[in-house]
Amino acid sequence: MPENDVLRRKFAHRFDLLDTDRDGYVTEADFAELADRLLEGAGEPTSSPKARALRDAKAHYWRTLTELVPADHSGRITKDAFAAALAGSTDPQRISHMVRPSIEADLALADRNDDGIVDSDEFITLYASIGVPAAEAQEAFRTLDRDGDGRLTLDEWLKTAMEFFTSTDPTAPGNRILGRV
Ligand SMILES: [Ca+2]
Ligand SMILES: [Ca+2]
Repeated sequence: MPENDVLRRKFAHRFDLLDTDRDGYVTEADFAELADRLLEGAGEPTSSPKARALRDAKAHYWRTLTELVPADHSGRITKDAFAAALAGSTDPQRISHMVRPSIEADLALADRNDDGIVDSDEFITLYASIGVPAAEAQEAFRTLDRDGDGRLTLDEWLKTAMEFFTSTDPTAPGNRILGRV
């Protein structure tokens, strides 16, 4: 498979996850809705520090995404534009700047006992709130947990996420995190 096709297929799947209201466009409202669903699923009080951090992180994700993929005049990003722009922009620094706060906030939200570590039950619960089937979340967890000790750290999550966004190797483990090739 040509390298660019590997990336485009991954990003098309990721687009579907970000298109929270499933209307075929990714918008600022999708990111706000994503934050709300994650918070509701976690049972997190909406005014807590974790909740504020999560909403800020998703808003940051949207703003930095539109620097890579300009939204149209209605503030919408199409799947084709999303996949094409991200496939052409694998600069690790820009990708890290875009996704790191979101991953940190997701991890903090999933980490119910605040020990800095997420176990597979916590991870599956987090993603169930945005409609990810348990089997798919379980597979993603196994991929993210690089050393296989059943505990997901921020470093493991970031490393695999960067692989997802930048690797053109169709067999890279990072491809399996909620964005199947
Ligand atoms: Ca949408
Ligand atoms: Ca681990």
